[in-house]
Amino acid sequence: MKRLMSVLKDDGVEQSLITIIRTILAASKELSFRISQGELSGVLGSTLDENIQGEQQKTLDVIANQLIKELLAEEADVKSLASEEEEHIVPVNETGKYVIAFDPLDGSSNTDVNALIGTIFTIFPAIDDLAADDWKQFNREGSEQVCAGYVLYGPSTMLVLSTGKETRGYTLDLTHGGYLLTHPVLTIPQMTNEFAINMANQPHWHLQTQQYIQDILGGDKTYNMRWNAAMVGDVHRILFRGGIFIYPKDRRPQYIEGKLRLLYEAFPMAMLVENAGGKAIDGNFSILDKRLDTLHQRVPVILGSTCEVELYKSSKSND
Ligand code: AFP
Repeated sequence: MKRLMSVLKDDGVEQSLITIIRTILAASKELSFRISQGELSGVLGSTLDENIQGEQQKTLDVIANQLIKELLAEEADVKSLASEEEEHIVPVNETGKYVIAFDPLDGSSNTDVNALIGTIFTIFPAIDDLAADDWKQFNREGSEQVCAGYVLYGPSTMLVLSTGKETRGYTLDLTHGGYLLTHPVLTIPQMTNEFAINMANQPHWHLQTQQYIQDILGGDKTYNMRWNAAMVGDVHRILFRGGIFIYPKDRRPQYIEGKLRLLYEAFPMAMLVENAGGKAIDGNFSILDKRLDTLHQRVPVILGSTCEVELYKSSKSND
């Protein structure tokens, strides 16, 4: 089995980008070890603080953020960082070649129940004529990403990564401590009978989502519902088995643009899904064509098997 580094070299990824990916993964290995120790690691539970999104922070959110930030801050080729857990961007190096955004711990409500969690990240080329502390470093379209990935801390630790070509899957080999290529090309199956949505939000949905769910449940095909409460877990299943993941906007004031964050959740997942032959939209438009307007901007996310995403898109949306 090939090691990650040789796959990246064969894919023609430039050395400075490889170094940054390596640094993120060094943090992921440390996190993977601590998470696997569960209660014994002393990193579970909540802090008494809230993050910038107004969500209660878990101890592991804070540790993961600190670890990734500190390791990346030592890299000469990193210009700026953005994180779900940081209100503002973090300037690193004026001469850095890349800017990186991450969700250090996606699905943090799962930490205390020993369920799926992950780290999501995205990398853009830095803009030379903007300072490292200028948030416009991230005022970008999804299609400008040069690398997107996530690490899933599950029964095994897996990395799913795309540097512009195929979306590939790697498994952390605990015997030598490196990621090995176990899934050279991930291709999302087009035929699906699985959907992932938080059905408890149904009373608040707009017509498009109501219509789509009503149509598939009332149709000839039998569907199954799956929900991990961690986007990484749901996207991972879809990359392997097909299906559709929906986190729509709804009528509640705090969900007016959905729940998920465009920069460090929707952009990277959209790149991984589209490079695996699937589709990712905000209901009408491609997520990769969207431009980030504010750092922690939210966006509705509908992604997965192309036919199913197209079906959602064509559902009535006149409200
Ligand atoms: P947390 O990281 O705050 O737990 O949020 C996870 C998440 O943003 C995403 O990973 C899930 O798909 C979604 O929230 C789950 O949201 P519900 O609370 O609606 O289940």
